[in-house]
Amino acid sequence: MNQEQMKQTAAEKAVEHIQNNTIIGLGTGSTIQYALEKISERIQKENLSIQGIPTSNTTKKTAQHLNIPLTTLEEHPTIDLTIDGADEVDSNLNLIKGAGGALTREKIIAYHSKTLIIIVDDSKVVKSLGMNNPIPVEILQFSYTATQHCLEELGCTTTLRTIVNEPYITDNGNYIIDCEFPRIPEPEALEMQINMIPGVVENGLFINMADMVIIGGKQGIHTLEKAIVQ
Ligand code: A5P
Repeated sequence: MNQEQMKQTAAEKAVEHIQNNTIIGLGTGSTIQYALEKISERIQKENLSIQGIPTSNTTKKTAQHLNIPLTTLEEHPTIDLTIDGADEVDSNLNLIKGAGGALTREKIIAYHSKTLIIIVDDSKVVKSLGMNNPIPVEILQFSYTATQHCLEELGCTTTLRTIVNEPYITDNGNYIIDCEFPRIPEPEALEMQINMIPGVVENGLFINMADMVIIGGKQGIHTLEKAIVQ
């Protein structure tokens, strides 16, 4: 299997978890694209009745194109199941997300979901978070340099995300600072420290949020599930 097939296999497995008459959070990214196609197929073939809540304008457009019925968090504040991708996954099911810029809406949707399933190919699995990716931090444009300095004081090097030499603007009208940490020994504490800085909207550390990670590998699918603490 090549990388695209691994993503597709993981995505299609996750879509099997969708039940009739449910509200589904729709993540963002190239892996989710395969899930959206499979959801659309199940709606047509099985008459599956679901409503999706997209995590980005891009996903919203794709879902509309695929005739997936959509709703909003205002109408449905509790989501039954969200399927989303990730940039890094560790063995505790903690994640880095946001390479696609949708981290804030993704985290809001994940927070309000009864179940969060993450779909990745095996290149996303890491021993410790931050090995291959910076932590994206969405910040207000107002005072962004001051906010950037505060982020650097946490021990990272920062880059303002750009696109065609202009600052990248999120769906929420904000900037993104990518923060590269030499190591992240305590991701849970760091997630909170980053969000304490005024001007920070949200960061791409998703700690204790995922219930299941479906990993597509060369040999097939491998699933990590959250341990249930009694
Ligand atoms: C979007 O902001 C991200 O969190 C994506 O979910 C993540 O980058 C995974 O994207 P791919 O499936 O394209 O790797």
